[in-house]
Amino acid sequence: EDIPGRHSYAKYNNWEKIVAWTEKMMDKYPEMVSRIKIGSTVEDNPLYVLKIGEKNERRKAIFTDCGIHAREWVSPAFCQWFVYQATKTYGRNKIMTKLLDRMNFYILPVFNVDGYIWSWTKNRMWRKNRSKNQNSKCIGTDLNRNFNASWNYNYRGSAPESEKETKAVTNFIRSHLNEIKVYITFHSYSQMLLFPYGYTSKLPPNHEDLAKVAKIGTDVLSTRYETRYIYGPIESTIYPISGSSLDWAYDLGIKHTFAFELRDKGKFGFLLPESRIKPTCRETMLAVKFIAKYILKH
Ligand code: ING
Ligand code: ZN
Repeated sequence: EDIPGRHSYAKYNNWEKIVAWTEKMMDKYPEMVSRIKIGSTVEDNPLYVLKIGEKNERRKAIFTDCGIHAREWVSPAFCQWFVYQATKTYGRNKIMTKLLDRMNFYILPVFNVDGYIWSWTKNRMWRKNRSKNQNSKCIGTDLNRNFNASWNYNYRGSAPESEKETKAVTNFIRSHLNEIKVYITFHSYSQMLLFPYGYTSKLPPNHEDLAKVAKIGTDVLSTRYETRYIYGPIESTIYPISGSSLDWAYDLGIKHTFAFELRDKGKFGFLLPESRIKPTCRETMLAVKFIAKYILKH
């Protein structure tokens, strides 16, 4: 599996390899995996969502995005891992089989494609997308400040959903709103499991339920390698922010929305060594499967 120059789940893969990988997954699992082009980026790269599950059926679904911030490389690695594990263990693992028999997953492996490419080729620490700002030499909008959720923050863009990437994702989610019951977005780093709100200290109506899912989710995550996560509302757990995808999805009506801040807690930060990719993915998978199972039951 780990051949130099090839796609590998134990390595960080560049955009080109990720695109080739999406094709490989469709070829290998034509019954289970399909690819939807939901839009394109400022630099005209395609935005691909992989749909995992029953192709022609509308049923409960979970929407997941990775790589909204360019430098958080372990996040796209997790989305790839998720697709790999879902396809590989369907029919073998009891829980995965049950999940995929009853729900679909929409996986956006790289949200901020242009930024991701920039982080690979020009500036490893790049975070934003690559759009031009009027009357400014600064490049880029922070896509996680560009959503219509009390929109008003640094690097937010010229208007809510001003960015092509944001627009593609919001259009897709809005048009699948009757299916999508859970929204999960993956960042790094800090080891946190966050839920709404970021733009206010008010707690959402189902706070108790979100906190319960997050508590059990982080407990389950820690069973594998004893990795410690904290959980709570964005505003009090990490910092107040507005315009995030998480708050937007929640206010749109998706009552279970979560953001993972994956490993680590700062030792390597965004430069998490490749040796940590698989452990990070394995433990995170436990939490995601728990959340999915919980949603099926409730
Ligand atoms: N952290 C996130 C950020 O956008 C976050 C934290 C996640 C806020 C989800 C709101 C919603 O600032 C990183 N590391 O990007
Ligand atoms: Zn981030």
